[in-house]
Amino acid sequence: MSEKKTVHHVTYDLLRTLGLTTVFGNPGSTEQSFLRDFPDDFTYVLGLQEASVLAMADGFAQVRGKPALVNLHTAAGTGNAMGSLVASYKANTPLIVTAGQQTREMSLLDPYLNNREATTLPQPWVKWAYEPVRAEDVPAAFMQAYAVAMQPPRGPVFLSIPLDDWDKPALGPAVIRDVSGRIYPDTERLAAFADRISRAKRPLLLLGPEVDRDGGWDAGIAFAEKLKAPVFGSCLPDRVSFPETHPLAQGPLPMTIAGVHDALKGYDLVIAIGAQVFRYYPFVGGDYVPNGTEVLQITTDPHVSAIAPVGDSLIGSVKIALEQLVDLIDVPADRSAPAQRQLPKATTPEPTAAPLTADLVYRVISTVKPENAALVNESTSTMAHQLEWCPTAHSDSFFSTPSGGIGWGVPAAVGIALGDRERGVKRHVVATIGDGSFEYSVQAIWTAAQHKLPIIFVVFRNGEYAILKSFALLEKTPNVPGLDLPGLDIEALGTGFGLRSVTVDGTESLAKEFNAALEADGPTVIVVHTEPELPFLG
Ligand SMILES: Cc1ncc(C[n+]2csc(CCOP(=O)(O)OP(=O)(O)O)c2C)c(N)n1
Ligand SMILES: [Mg+2]
Repeated sequence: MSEKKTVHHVTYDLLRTLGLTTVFGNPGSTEQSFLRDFPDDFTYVLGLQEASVLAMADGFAQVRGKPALVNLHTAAGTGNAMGSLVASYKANTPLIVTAGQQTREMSLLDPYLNNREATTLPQPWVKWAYEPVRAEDVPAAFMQAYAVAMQPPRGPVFLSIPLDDWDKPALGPAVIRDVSGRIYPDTERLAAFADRISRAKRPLLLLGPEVDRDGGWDAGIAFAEKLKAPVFGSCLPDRVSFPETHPLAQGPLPMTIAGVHDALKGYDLVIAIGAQVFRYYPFVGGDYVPNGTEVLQITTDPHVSAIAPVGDSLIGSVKIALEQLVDLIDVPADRSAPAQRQLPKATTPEPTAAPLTADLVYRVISTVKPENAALVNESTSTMAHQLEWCPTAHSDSFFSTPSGGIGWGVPAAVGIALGDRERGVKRHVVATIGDGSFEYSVQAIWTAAQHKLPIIFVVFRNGEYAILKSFALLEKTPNVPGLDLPGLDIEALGTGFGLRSVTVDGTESLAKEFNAALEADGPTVIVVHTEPELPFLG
């Protein structure tokens, strides 16, 4: 009689079948029983700190559109990953986050490395947190975790697995299941929405981050072109869902209640698809929408639907909704498209010495950045210039922190490049990062170097947390400490983690070094001294 297979064996078979053969992790003694005899067809991506591990997995999952597997070190490792986990939850990124746990035999004694509140720790930033009651349940718990992560709205889930579970005999082969990744919108309600859209005199379309995530980029363009309405994005977008170079594109909506109200004046209907109604940041109060403006919202996420202060909403796949709406709506033949927003043309600026304005940095980048490159932006005070010079023109090619937590962009860029490599997409990832933001998960650049990833980190060395100085003005809070960043040698950090690293002295060397980075066999850090800016926030 053959020996019974172990939980370890059966779980690895299951992971293989589910395509979860890349493990993002940082190991400890509580994880080694899972990682032992690591199969040749699996890849372990080592991150040097768990905030990086998790955000790398997030970027990887986002470009692949499938869950990624994370393995953290018990309580301390999970704790380190929490900021990144908030971002994954907000971005509806399907992640199966696992952590090792002390052996069951000693659980009651709360030994060293025990996580006595294992399923509480990641809450509420996971859809499900579980520690199997029996070792035999581990494979089925993974299967359930996969199902929960993939069902809309997608998101991270958490499994805590005692280290002694892996060697236990399994019940038998794992049961493989498949679940829905999309929910069809209610047909009658969608028809009623279409009717209201057809009756609108001056509609405005808001396409939020969910659209790109749901694969609805093309459907959004088709719908917008039929509607002939101006198309806005959500402010502070974590994904861009409509080509910012399109004649109908108007850029993002403002960040405040008062600002959005004013932007909506003159429109009788706002059609918000895959977007919060609305995404706000600084508080500048007022009415949400002008008198006479109605709001229709379509979202995959019941929470996003529930929190809208105005308007009617419909839950379901935004991609399917957009595809259906194109055929359901009537648009008056004489409706004229809105005036096109003028974006500047990429032209080489006059040679200028550093410190450069952020505007000049993006202007140079716009002349050298490959058309198909992905952009990850975490340069908080310079976003307006990025939008002007480096607008997003393709699906799956703009990424930013969905939670507002910095320290996401650097590791996410690494995960995006790994995901591109895995799915056979050849492109560069350009990461424009503030000198403050660069420090939070800086060790992710080591992983980029180890994997020779095609990433160009352009670090804006303005010597401060510039955006917080803008905030201090808006909120009238003078003399806030801790907003300056002297004494950081970012080039040396890059070199120290094993990357090509340069500091440029002006526009010409920026272009030259960027081109050299495009030819390099691995990532490059380009440090550019910039003048601090105080962007308008109100
Ligand atoms: C995890 C985390 N900690 C702190 C903050 C608060 N915060 C927001 S922006 C910012 C400064 C960013 O500075 P930098 O990256 O240099 O960009 P700049 O504003 O100078 O363009 C800080 C500290 C945050 N968003 N996330
Ligand atoms: Mg800065």
